[in-house]
Amino acid sequence: MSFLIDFNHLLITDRKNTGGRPLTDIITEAGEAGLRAVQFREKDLPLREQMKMALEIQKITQQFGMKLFINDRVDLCLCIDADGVHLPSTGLPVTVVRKMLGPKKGIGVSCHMLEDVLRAESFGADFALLGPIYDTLSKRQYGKPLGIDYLKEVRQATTIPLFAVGGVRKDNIAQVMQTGADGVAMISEIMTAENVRERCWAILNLL
Ligand code: TZP
Repeated sequence: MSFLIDFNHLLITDRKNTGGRPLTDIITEAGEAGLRAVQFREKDLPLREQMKMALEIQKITQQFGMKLFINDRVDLCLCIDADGVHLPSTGLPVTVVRKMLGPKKGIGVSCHMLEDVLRAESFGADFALLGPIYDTLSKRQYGKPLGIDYLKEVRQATTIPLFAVGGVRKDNIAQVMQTGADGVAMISEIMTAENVRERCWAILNLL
């Protein structure tokens, strides 16, 4: 049986973008609002610290029945028994990770073009993130965003659960969902929100 994608919103963490609030507070508010999935992405921290922080976050995700994915670190995913891993485009190949994690863990892949999504699909990833779709500060060094028309093209050419990422906000969610994408992934729209609970409610209402 394949991994169940029971979420259409993925909250990606960035502890440096919370205005000084602990990540655990942000995720608690997101869980209270009904968000269903979190990707732990604090890749600049030493692994031991990532583990400590991921375990704290896991207490919250389990309390709210949210799925927890670990960015890149398959070892950390296994060691804390997270729900799955999210592989950056430079990460280990999906086929190798599947052997390590087995069929019950989820595998997401970051994709930047159609070919990446087709590869993720054919190698048995459970979902793909495509982006950046819109302009976003953290990805400006990589050049122009892909754009909404490209997202639509990729959606039409693939069947894997597809999430839009990069500059996605409550104001452009409707446009994203019209492409047939399965959902969205966000950092700053939620991490920086003054009232995280209300922001999440507003977003969930649009999905
Ligand atoms: N992958 C592609 S764009 C991006 C990632 C992790 C950053 C998304 O951040 P934001 O603040 O939601 O634009």
